[in-house]
Amino acid sequence: MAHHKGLSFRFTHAITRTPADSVAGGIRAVDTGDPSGAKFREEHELYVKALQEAGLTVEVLPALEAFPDSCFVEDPAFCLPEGAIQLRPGTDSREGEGREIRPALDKVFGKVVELPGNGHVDGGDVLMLDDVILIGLSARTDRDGAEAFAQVLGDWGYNAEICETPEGVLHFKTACSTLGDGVILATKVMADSGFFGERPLVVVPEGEDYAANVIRVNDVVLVPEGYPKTLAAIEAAGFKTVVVPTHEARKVDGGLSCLSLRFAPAA
Ligand code: CIR
Repeated sequence: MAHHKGLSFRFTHAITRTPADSVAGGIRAVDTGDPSGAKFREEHELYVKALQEAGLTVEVLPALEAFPDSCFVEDPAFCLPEGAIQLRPGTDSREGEGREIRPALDKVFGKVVELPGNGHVDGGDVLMLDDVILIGLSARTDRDGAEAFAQVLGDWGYNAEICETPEGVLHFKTACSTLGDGVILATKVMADSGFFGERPLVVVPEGEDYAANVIRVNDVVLVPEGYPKTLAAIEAAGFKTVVVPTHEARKVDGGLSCLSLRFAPAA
């Protein structure tokens, strides 16, 4: 596809969803204690504020108690300037979240399509760069889903590539992010994977793998609180940072990217 300068980080809008109390029962690989809905909502407010300060108009959807992980709105949808794709998350308790996010997508986009077929894709497995969209196969994103999604992206004029998320990593983007301007932040394992070709990489320092999930939003990179070495590495690479607490999200394997859909609808 053509190089869309800024596609991956120039945004005007975001959609988020308030964490429900039921997030205490959210899915996690390793139990480090339940998140508190109340504390999570406090951190979520700071997150929304950081997006607003980065220049976004943020829609905050109401909490959905029936879906414990529904504040992680990145997983049930994918947004591009010309439209949105309603995805089908690949775990039973989350599959219905696509239906729940749909009205918010229809409000913003003239074109919204549902992922064709019966496969599954979690938005957390999709890394949008300016010249290619990488789709990571994972325990959540299966080949049928990834191929159907790549087909839709192809029909819309985007170049998509399917990759294997390394073993033990929940989502592709759990272990890497775009810092914008062609630069990738990645864990050592992800950096060694070869997915990123000749692109410049900032490798997450040892012991801070969680901090591989950051978001570049316009002129700043939002970085989770508590990862000083990664923060310093991102700043040393020339990016301006804003630190945001994600302690409650982390207890259920959530990070900064998972908490919003970010986009710039075509006029
Ligand atoms: C889950 O396991 O689905 C949630 N507890 C966390 C989802 C994180 N989302 C993401 O990485 N995009």
